[in-house]
Amino acid sequence: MTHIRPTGDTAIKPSEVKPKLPSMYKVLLINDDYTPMEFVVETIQRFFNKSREQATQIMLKVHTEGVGICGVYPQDIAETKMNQVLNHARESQHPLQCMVEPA
Ligand code: TYC
Repeated sequence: MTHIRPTGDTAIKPSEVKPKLPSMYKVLLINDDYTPMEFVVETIQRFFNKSREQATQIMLKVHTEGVGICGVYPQDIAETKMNQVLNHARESQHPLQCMVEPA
């Protein structure tokens, strides 16, 4: 709905003015019994820009707890990273699974 001000310009509701922050999504890795630890560490380093130490911590968390967060991004970036991980794993014939969920 719009309102006409005395000056003749068109009013804009606060909800139309306030810039929306993009909703954020977690990229999760899922544990399995077959993907080598070294492959998981290299994958996290490559696609999530982590140091070897950070990547190793994330991999060990996934290995011991079943799931872990590689990063939090706007939806399109999160989905791109998930697909990069899945394609890389598939090309290397590892069953590594990756998913995205709202943060
Ligand atoms: N559990 C695997 C192993 O023992 C390592 C692994 C870690 C696999 C994280 C997947 O997302 C994963 N080789």
